[in-house]
Amino acid sequence: MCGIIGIIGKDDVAERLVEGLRRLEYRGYDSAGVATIHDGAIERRRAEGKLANLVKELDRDPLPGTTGIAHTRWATHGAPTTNNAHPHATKEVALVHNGIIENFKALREELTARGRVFDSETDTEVVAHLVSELVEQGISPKDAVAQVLPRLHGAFALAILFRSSPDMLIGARLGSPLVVGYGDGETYLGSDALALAPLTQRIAYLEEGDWVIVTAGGAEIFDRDNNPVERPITISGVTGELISKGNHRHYMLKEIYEQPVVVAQTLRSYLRRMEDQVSLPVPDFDLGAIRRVTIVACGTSYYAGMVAKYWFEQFARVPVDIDVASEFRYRAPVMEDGGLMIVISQSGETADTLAALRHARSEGQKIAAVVNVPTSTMAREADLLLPTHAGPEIGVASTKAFTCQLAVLAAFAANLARAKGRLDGKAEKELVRHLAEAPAALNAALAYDESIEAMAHLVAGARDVLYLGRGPDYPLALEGALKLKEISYIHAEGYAAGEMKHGPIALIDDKVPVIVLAPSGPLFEKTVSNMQEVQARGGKVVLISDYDGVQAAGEGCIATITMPKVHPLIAPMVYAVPVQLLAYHVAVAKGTDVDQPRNLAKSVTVE
Ligand code: HGA
Repeated sequence: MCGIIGIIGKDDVAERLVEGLRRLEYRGYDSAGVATIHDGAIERRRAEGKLANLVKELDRDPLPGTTGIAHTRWATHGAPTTNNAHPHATKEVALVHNGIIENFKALREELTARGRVFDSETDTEVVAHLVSELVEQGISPKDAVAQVLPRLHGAFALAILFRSSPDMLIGARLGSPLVVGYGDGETYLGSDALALAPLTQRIAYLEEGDWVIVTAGGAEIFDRDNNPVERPITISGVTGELISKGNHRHYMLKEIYEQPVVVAQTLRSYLRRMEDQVSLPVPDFDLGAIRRVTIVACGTSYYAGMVAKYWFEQFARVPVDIDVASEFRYRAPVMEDGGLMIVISQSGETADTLAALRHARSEGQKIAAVVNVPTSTMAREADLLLPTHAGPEIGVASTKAFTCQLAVLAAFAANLARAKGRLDGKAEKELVRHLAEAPAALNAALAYDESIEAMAHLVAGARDVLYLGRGPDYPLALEGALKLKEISYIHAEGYAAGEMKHGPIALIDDKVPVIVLAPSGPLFEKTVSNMQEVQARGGKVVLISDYDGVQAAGEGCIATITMPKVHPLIAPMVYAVPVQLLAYHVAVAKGTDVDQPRNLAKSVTVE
């Protein structure tokens, strides 16, 4: 979270900095700000809330200057106010920061004791003062930064501007991403290649602990021991075009509708349809040696991982552990030889998941990364890159990335099963055929959009909603509840249907809609029994099933949503559509900010 960009330009940079922030708004939208050097002084414009507010501020009071930095914030320390907005500045130094300075309290006390006065409540401001006080003593910006960086604990990507050196920026990275962009007589810093896409495609990725002096002519990079280092310049291939909503009212709806196409696109890299075989984009990875799988992810990606656990166990008969990344990293997980960690992250930058990846690597695990951004840190650090081809996902609530993750994980489970000798040619052929049916089934599920919209009012008025599912549809219940919470702000919980009677059933009354996910299949009757336990206590049920399921169990429900009849393997992909559409239409009915819900950010780059 938090997006940063810096430009050493030939002309005024404020407009281009704001353009870069537009591409970074997925990282946070609590506030935004820009600083440049103009007439020998640092000048700033900052505004609370969305980027549009900063644009208004700049229209009212333009900011000249050919060297500048900018930031879009997702607050960790200090409320999302203008005063806490970055850049943080003294007379000598201005800087933007992504990350958390964990020892900021001690540093702030130390600085305050020396008479420094703080303007904000952020952790970030200590860095501005630490650097500034050295510069004020006559120490060069380069030496000042080199002295300050080792004092910072936690995570940071920084871009720093110096009043005394208007043709230079200094960047640094530890734990949060930062790239250098090489232009034509201009040089850039950015949180990612996307931010710099319209400016340049020539990108160098800084490594952990690196810091960099950027001038118009290029960049001098140092490692954490201050040794000069070279980092390769790669061509990012990221398109500079801002993605439009097309004919859709929101990005989220557009992305829900893209699912048949992007799932098909993703599956193409993992299925050989002519041979009815599954395949991997990296064919020479030794899957046969894997004895145990550990899946680690956060949020929606974690639920994709939960579904995949059923597949890995069922097809490959490999034991699977799964954990949310923030928990996994700070317990003492047992990781044995022959273990594969699968990390799942849309952005490939999720800080908790990245920390888990690095921990697992240090414990000798192989790493596979299911990510949607092939240039991301996780993609670069994994042994096996398993890309989803969902295209840019702009809506903060993940939709198409989730179904593409499921497609990749199902195909990967089948690959592992084959490598383990657990999948004969006939079973593989069947699996491939079922997976190949997913895009058409997703399309058929979208046809129920209007009927879902028509019943959304049954949920929109509720204060609490429960979602129930069994087997691989249990994680779908969790995902349905998460989608509803995220964008409609209604409290929702997902439960394993059989677990209701062990406690949550006490919550049931006629004001709590219960959404039941029950595709026809081996678990249908058990789920329906649990649903009837709810109905027997006056619970109001919305049943999501196929035609047969609705015929068999729809009576007495306040609404039913009919899905196409699909093989249980692809049901989690297909049933994602109604839970996404339901959350979407409820949010629209409530008038919330669907694409940028309060308090959230798309890419979570702080732990
Ligand atoms: N800690 C800083 C930066 C926050 C951040 O990187 N969020 O993702 C702040 O609160 O401003």
